[in-house]
Amino acid sequence: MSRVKTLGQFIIEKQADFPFSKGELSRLLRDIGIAAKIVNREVNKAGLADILGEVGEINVQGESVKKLDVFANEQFIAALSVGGECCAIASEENEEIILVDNAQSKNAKYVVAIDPLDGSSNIDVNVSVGTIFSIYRRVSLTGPGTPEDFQQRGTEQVAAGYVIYGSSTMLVYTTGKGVNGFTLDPSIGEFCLSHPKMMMPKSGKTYSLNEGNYLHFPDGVKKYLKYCQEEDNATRRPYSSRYIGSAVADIHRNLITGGIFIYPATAASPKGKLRLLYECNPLAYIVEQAGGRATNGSSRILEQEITSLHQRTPLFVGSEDMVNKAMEFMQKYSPVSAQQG
Ligand code: P6P
Repeated sequence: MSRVKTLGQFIIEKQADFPFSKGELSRLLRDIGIAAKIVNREVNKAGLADILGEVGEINVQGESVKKLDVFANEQFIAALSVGGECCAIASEENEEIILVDNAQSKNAKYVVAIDPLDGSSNIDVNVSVGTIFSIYRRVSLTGPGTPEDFQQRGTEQVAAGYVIYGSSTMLVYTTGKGVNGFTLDPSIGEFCLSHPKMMMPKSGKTYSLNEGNYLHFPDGVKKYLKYCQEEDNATRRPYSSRYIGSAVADIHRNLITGGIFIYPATAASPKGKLRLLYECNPLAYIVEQAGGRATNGSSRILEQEITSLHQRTPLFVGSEDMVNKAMEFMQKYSPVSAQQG
């Protein structure tokens, strides 16, 4: 009996967690896994772009070469559209929602919000990038999905996950009953369970933020940053600074080793840079399911109101004790009244 458990086998095995499910969510997760494998193939050979042809050119296979984030977006939209389980998609790459109104999808139960290739600017320097996805049950009754289906708080997600295209390619997801990680085995083309029941360490020694924005950080962030750099053996400080510039990679590392990732309000992004719907909510759901914490500097990410598809939010996410400490500094030096300006 093979010890390997594939994503497909795991999804079917866990279907029992949803006694009333008729397998729609299982099929939706399967569709996402398929698109991730196709995107992975292109990401892994991205460095060969000059051999395979630059964006906009026709490559040796006679195909037009696309920017990878455009390619990834098309792959996930195609997989979700033909799978029949999703009636609308909100994508970082598309201003408006994409209605999936073909015969088998327009009455589907679920909608998906997705960042098809986060951190894609890192591709050219061979740094890990990621896909982030969030699944909601539709609130509209029938027919193609509606914008209201995407105005649900993060607490309403039925599933969320990310794919990290790194030294290996992993798919990490939750359906609200813990977090499990699957590593792609290229030799069999399957995601295999490699990190069952992932739990984020309660504390850690890594802080992750772009210190280039220091001058315009809220005072609470400046004070917390100095706290991280002080020498104190009892609390294992100074911590180490690690910043990859790809949120999925930074947060995945912290999920395994412990740590905190912060993208606060900055001069360039006064409401934070990361998007609530298809970046912060799914990442926050996963981190909370793994025992961590995620806030906007004062309140829980998952309880933020969604007022527009692409709205941004400050993000403090990671090990519970570290986020709690950062919140103490924010409460003391950048209280909500000051943050609201
Ligand atoms: P900065 C990538 O572009 C991204 O959206 C996140 O993945 C990443 O954490 C952040 O932006 C990096 O932004 O301003 O530090 O380069």
